[in-house]
Amino acid sequence: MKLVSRRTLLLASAVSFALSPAFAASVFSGIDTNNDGTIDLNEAKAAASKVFDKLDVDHDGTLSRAELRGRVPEQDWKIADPDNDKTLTKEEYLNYVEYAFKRADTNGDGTVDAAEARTHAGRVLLRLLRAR
Ligand SMILES: [Ca+2]
Ligand SMILES: [Ca+2]
Ligand SMILES: [Ca+2]
Repeated sequence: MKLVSRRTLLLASAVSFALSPAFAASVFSGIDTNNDGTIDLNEAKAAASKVFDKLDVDHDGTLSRAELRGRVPEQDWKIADPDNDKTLTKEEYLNYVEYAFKRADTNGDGTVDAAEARTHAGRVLLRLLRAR
């Protein structure tokens, strides 16, 4: 086998791994609760709700910038925090998760798959859904 075709094969297998169920399972671990290899809006909001409760260490029902630890990109704060009080209620957090979800679902099919999760918007979304 020629070197070129071997490299092509290696590349092809790396790409197919990135789109494989195993990869999706590792990326969406604990989020994709029905194990179909994608996250839908309900799964995203359920995961985000748990993250919110975990991050709200003083249990006052809001998350400060400090508690959010960079999960909300600076340029998204005016979207995430419409009342501009520099903290997010759970409702604001979940509304922002919905916004981030729709931004990440680039083909508009109502789910975020492994390929969409690898985009910049996908990574922003996943950060909102993970406690760590
Ligand atoms: Ca799912
Ligand atoms: Ca607010
Ligand atoms: Ca999609």
